[in-house]
Amino acid sequence: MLTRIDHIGIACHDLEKTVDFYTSTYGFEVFHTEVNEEQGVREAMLKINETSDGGASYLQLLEPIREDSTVAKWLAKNGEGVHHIAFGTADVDADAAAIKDKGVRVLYDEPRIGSMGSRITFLHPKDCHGVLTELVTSAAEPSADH
Ligand code: CMX
Ligand code: CO
Repeated sequence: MLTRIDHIGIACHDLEKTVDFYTSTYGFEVFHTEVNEEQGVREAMLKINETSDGGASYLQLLEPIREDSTVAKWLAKNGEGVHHIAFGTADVDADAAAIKDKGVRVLYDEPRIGSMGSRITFLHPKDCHGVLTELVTSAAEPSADH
């Protein structure tokens, strides 16, 4: 069951400048940063609020680290902006399988590793009314790295 908005993924050209905008304009704080080589991004997670399912909602700011990454390709075509939304679930495997049964393309056969050790998969935007949609199961207890 999908129980929260886990994050909104925002693609940017310059992670430091974009983090600076979100921290200085809104007062949000960087909760975590990491490089995800497989996804071809470096990212900052800004925690917005905790959620009733025991998780939290974040902004995920994404800068590509390779020209051939999906985010670099998207930025070249669209410029900066909202790249995807992510719903949180306690069981990404079960939810992905159930959604696949409804005829939506699930991009990975098995969930991969996302932010803070989470397990993630994606639904094809063309099957989701134009929205690239991620499903996330958090690692047991994500903790701030500062
Ligand atoms: N949102 C909405 N539509 C999108 C999209 C997005 N983020 N990315 C691509 N599309 C659309 C394109 O506009 C295009 O539509 P048209 O044919 O009408 O022009 C179509 O989908 C195909 O796009 P493409 O540019 O040819 O891109 P690809 O098919 O090569 O890749 C996708 C699209 C979704 C398969 C790829 O982006 C993907 O695998 N995404 C999942 C992984 C990912 O995004 N990782 C980065 C984030 C990591 C994280 O969140 O942790
Ligand atoms: Co994401």
